[in-house]
Amino acid sequence: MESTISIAIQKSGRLSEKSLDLIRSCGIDVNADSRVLKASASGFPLDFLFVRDDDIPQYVADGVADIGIVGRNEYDESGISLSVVRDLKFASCRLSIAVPHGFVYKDLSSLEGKRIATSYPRILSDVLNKNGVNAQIVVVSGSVEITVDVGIADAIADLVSTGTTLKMNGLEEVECIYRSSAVMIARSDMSDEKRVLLNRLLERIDAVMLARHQKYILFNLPSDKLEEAAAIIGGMKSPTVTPLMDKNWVSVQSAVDENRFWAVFEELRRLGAEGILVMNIEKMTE
Ligand code: PRT
Ligand code: ZN
Repeated sequence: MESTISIAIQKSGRLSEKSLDLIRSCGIDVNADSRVLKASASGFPLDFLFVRDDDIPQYVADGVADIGIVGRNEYDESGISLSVVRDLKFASCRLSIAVPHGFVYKDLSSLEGKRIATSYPRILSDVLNKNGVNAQIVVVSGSVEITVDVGIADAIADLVSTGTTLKMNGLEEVECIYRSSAVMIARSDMSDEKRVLLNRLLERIDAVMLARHQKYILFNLPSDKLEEAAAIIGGMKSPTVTPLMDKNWVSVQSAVDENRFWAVFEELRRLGAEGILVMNIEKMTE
C-alpha cells in the first residue's frame, strides 16, 4: 500500500483558512467544506484531521497525525517536544503585557508581586523567571482582557495583533514578551516513507512561500543602461536579457523582492525603462 502522511489543521479559527490556502497552493486539493473530522486529499497522499488548535501538538506527539499547523504560542505552551519544521509566517501576533491606566510600568520588574492573568502560563512564567520577577499567574482560558476590570488581576499577558481589543478594554500594551506565527510541527520519529513525503510537501511549501514575496518584472531598456539596471535589481543571479529588433534596446526580466519593488521600479524609470510589466509569481525555487 502506498504510504500517506496526515496533517492536523485547526477546524475553525484564525489559522484554518490560511492553512488550507497554503496546502491548496501546493497543488493539493481537499474538500473541507463539510468540515468533517477527517478528509483525504487529491494530488498528494495526505490525510487531514480538523481539530481544535490546542489539541494539535498532543495529536502529533501521539501519532494521531504526523504533522500539524499551529501557532508557535500553542506549541510552546503545550510543553511537548516536537520538531518545528517551518515557520509559515502567517497569523503573526505577539504576547504582550498590558496594564490599566494608572499602573506605572517601567519594565518587567514593575510586575513584582502582582497578579497577571494569561492563557499562556508556561510562556509567561518562563519570561518572568528569566527576568527574576516573582508574580502570581492567574490562568484563564479566554477573555483575558476583562480580568483587570473584574478585579482578579492587576495586569495581563495576552496575544495582540492590531491592539484594538486592549484599547477597547482600557488597557495599555507596555511590553512585548514573545512573538508568534503559524508553524508546521512534526514528530521526530517518522518512518522513512513518511519523511520522504514530508520533504516533498516542504519543497512545495517553500516554493509557494518564496514566490509570495517576489514579483516578476519585465521591461524594455536602452542597451547602454543594462549594467546599471542589473545592479539595481540585484538579488538573483542576473536578469534575463533578450535583444530587440532595435539594437539600441533590450528586453529585461527578473524576479524582485516585494519589499524593494517600488524602489526598484522608480530607479528603472529613471534609467529610461519602458513598458514595465509586473506579475505575481505563483511558485518559485531558490
Ligand atoms: O477553537 P480553537 O481552540 O481551535 O481556536 P482558538 O480560539 O484557541 O484560537 P484562534 O483561532 O483565536 O487563534 C489561533 C491562533 O491564531 C493563535 O494561537 C495565535 O497563534 C494566532 N493569532 C494571531 C491570534 C491572534 N492573532 C489574535 N489577535 N490569536 C488570538 N488573537 C486574539 C487575542 O487573544 C485577543 O483576544 O485576538 C484578540 C486581540 O486582537 P487585536 O487585533 O484586537 O489585537
Ligand atoms: Zn484554542
